[in-house]
Amino acid sequence: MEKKITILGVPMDLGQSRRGVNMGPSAIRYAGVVERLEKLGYVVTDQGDIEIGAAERLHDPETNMKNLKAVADANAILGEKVDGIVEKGEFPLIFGGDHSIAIGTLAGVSKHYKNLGVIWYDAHGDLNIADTSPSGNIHGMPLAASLGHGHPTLTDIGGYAPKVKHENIVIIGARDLDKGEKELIKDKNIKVFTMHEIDKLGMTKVMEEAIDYLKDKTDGVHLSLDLDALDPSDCPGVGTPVLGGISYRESHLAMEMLAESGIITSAEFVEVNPILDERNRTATVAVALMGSLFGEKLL
Ligand code: Z70
Ligand code: MN
Ligand code: MN
Ligand code: MN
Repeated sequence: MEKKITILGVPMDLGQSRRGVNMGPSAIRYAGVVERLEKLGYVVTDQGDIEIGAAERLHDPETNMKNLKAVADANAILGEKVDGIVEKGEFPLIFGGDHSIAIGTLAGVSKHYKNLGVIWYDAHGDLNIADTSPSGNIHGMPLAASLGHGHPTLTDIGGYAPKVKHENIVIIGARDLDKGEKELIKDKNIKVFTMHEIDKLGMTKVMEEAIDYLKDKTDGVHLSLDLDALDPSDCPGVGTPVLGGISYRESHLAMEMLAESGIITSAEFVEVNPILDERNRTATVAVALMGSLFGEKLL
C-alpha cells in the first residue's frame, strides 16, 4: 500500500434527509485518525473539507430526487480533488458525509484505472435510480450511478461514464434492498454477499471469495465503507440503522484480510452521523477499522 495517505473530508448531508452527517469528517478526525495512521508509519496529509453548497432541501417531483444540483456540483469538485491525489501517487482516504459522495470519489479514482474494482461494504445496495427510489435520496443511488445507471447529471460526473463495470464490484453486508435494486443485481449478475452468506460461510470465506473475485481482473480496488454495514449495536451513529448487521469483530477481520491482500488503492468511510451517535462510538469504530485496513496488528 502507498506510504502517503491524503485525507479529504466531504461534509455532505444533502443526499439524504437526516441532518448531522455533515459532521462526520469532524467526528472521524476527533477520533484520532491522523495519529493512528502516522503510528503505522504513513505520511498523512489532511486537505481539510471540501465546500458543500447550500440547498433548498426540496424534493423535485419532476426528477424524484432531492438536491440534485448541489449534490452533483459537490461531487464534481470532489472528483477533481481525488483525481489530483491519485495523480500524485498518494492514497486517497475520503470521509463522509452521506454515501452520495461515492459518485465523486469514483469519478476521481477510476480515470486512473482500466478495470477499477469496488468493494461496497453496506447494509444497502445503493443501486437505485430515480425511477426505482422509494425516497428520492441520492445516497441510495451512488453505486447505480457509478455503473452508468440513472440521471445523466449523476452518471456523467467527471465527464465520463461508467466508472465501474458490473463484474468488478462486490457488495458485502446487504440486508435491505429495494425491488429495483434486486432486479438490477439479478439482471447484471452482480456479486453480493448478503448477511445470509456472511452467517453461513463466515467472514473469512466471504473475504477470501471477494478478494479472489476481484484480484486478477482489476488493476486497483476502491473500498466504499458505509458504517451502517455494521450492526447498530456497534455503530448507532448512522442515519439508516438496520438490525442484524456485520459485527465489529467480523469487520476488523475483513479489513485485516484486505490489508494482507494488498489490493486496496483508495477508500472512503461514510454515513457517520455524530448527532445520532453515542459518545462518538461510530467514528471511533471507523478509525479502528482504518487502522486494520492500513496494517495495524496486535503482535
Ligand atoms: C434506500 C433508498 C440508503 C444508505 C440508506 C436506502 C438507501 N434503499 N443508503 N442508507 N447509506 O432510499 O434508496
Ligand atoms: Mn488525472
Ligand atoms: Mn450506503
Ligand atoms: Mn447504507
